Amino acid sequence: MELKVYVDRLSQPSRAIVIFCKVNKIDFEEVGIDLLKGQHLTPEFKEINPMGKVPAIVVDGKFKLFESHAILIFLASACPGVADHWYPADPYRRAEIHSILDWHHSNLRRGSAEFIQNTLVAPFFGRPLNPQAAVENEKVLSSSLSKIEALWLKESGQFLHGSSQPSIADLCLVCEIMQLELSSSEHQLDVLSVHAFTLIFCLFRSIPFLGETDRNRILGPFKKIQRWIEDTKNATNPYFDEVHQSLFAAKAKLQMPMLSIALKLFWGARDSRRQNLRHESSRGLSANITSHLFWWKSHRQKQKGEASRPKYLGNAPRCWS
Ligand SMILES: N[C@@H](CCC(=O)N[C@@H](CS)C(=O)NCC(=O)O)C(=O)O
Repeated sequence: MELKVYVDRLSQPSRAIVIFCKVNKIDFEEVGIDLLKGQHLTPEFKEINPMGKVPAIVVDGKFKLFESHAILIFLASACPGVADHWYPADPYRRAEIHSILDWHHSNLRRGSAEFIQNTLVAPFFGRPLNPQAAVENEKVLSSSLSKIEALWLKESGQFLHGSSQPSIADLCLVCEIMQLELSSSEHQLDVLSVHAFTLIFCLFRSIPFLGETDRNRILGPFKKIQRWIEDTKNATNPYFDEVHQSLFAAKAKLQMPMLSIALKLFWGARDSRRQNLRHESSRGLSANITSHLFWWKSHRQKQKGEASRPKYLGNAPRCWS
């Protein structure tokens, strides 16, 4: 079987596919689709996935498939040598995995991916940050995490449903939660440095947000989830860490937004000329600027008492409060 896997390692479902293939020694060719460069929007990629999203696969040059859950089920079923625990032959255990996977997309992913979008990455995709929506996203995320703990993480077992080895559901859900790594206090600090005047504002206020990250604040109460992430990492390493390197590299880049905006300006313009995607790249850049303007506007509104601040932020100054 000739397998091509179209992914961007910054994408959580993409990482799940790559880790799965590597752990199970599946022979595959990884084709990078750079979301930040808009490569998922090209006509060539839309031939593979008309939805314009990663991940997607092509088997033997003709069978095309998108949606990470469907891809993992296909690979676990079609590739020889995949251990049973990933996608058990037993119909009852299989059904339990399907149930969690279906739940994932309309709950955990809805909360987590949209929280990251609305607090951090939306401008890179040509959309403004949305702090109001982020407050709602966080509620969905926290409620999903508490459901995972209450329903599926047993004291007796390391993985979902008390299994001693991971399934494709463990991998999908943990990769989703790993995206929270992008939310860091260092990032918030550096965004503040972009808004230099906010730094001055900080000098007149206590700065209790130092050392607290969105990730730590959100995951802090969920001890079983934290242990499960570690167990899933350990069960799939060294591949888990290797594939997540891109996420950590992106996090470092996000900590230097001025640099990343400058790079985006330079490389985005160059790439858009090359790929005739001028419209996409200029849209991303203008949204970056727009989101900073939005921040300034909401900051002014807050000063005038027109905007309410989410309770959990306390008095901490934040770039999007
Ligand atoms: N339900 C899909 C989600 C795919 C998805 O949303 N991929 C994102 C990256 S994580 C993407 O390609 N986004 C590009 C866009 O929406 O423009 C799956 O599990 O494969």
